[in-house]
Amino acid sequence: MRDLTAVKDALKNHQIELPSWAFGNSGTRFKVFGQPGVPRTPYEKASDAAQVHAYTGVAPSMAVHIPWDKVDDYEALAVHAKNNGIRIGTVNSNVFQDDDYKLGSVCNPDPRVRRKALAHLLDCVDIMDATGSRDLKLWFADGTNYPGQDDISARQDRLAEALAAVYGRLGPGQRMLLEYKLFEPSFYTTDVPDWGTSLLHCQALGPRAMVVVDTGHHAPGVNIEFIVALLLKAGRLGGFDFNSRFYADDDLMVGAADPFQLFRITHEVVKAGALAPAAGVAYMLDQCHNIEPKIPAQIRSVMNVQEATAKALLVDTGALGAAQRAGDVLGANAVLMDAYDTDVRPLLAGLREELGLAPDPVSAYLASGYGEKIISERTGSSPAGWGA
Ligand code: RM4
Ligand code: MN
Repeated sequence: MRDLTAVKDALKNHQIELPSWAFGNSGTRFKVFGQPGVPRTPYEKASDAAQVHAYTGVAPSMAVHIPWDKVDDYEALAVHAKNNGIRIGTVNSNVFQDDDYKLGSVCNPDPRVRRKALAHLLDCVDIMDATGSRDLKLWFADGTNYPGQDDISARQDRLAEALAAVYGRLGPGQRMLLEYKLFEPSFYTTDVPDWGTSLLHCQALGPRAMVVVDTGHHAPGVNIEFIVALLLKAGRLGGFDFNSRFYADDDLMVGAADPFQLFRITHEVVKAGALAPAAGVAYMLDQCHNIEPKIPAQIRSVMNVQEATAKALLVDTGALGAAQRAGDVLGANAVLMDAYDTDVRPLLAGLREELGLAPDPVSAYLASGYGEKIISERTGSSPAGWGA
């Protein structure tokens, strides 16, 4: 068992970033079920994100998605976030919702569309300058639906050219995180379908280009912790987009579908000494709450990540190493399972009390009246959503 004070210190320093889009309306291609009290502006999203931090103490930043979170004055948005006790985190680019991007963005066969997509990515770096954000997260919907539709290899060259232009524009201390996704919306080829493709591009670019692992972006049964271990070894794990999936990119609450997988992933991070913010692995949520209330769902998600991390910190690494070296298969597995089977909820409740927080963040939030307040206040203009 690890030293409990060290475990608590690690948990106090741990930081989880919230996605602005989790607070807006979202849905499937069948229906968006609007909820009352949903933010109408990025400012209101930041206010809601600040609530999650206020009750958990470990979620001090909110990622933005451009143009969903387009504002006239990004410095003012950063100041608003700061006044609410959080900061603006990763800037996510969006080159997938414009008619021009039907055949792709930076990989599009038409150079005019490629220039337009690149201009957007460069605008996102300007926004990072204004908000003081460290990371630009790139996810491309680019790909093809039919064999022969476009040249697979030429599309990779177009991608590399755009990535190099963005990389060259990054300021000191800024990073570029390249996300991969197996399929959807493209079904035959996707231009960045897997961690290998992302890593090859990052390695060609330089040390500030890193891979981001969205836990929902793999084929069923893929061993995600193996990918995480290899990326950590290569020094290229820029961060996570955490969420849960049962079938495809479901974007459900992290830890809901497979808490054991989340534990196995965090175990690799802890083992590599990469948990502290200084290690540069961004712990981000990328979720949508279509049918459940959004702020409590984000609180629950943060707690799920914390629980998995606490269990990973409790792994008796000395005993585990000894069992592994002795070839004690059952013993090694038992050490890991002991940590996973520990009920860490009392530890985390105690930790929150040390931080001056309520031991149960969800019930404290529900009792606060904030939910009722935003329902009565936020009337009269359109709620934020995917198209906004
Ligand atoms: C993508 C990917 C990106 C996210 C968008 C909304 O599938 O996960 O990270 O920004 O969805
Ligand atoms: Mn993602």
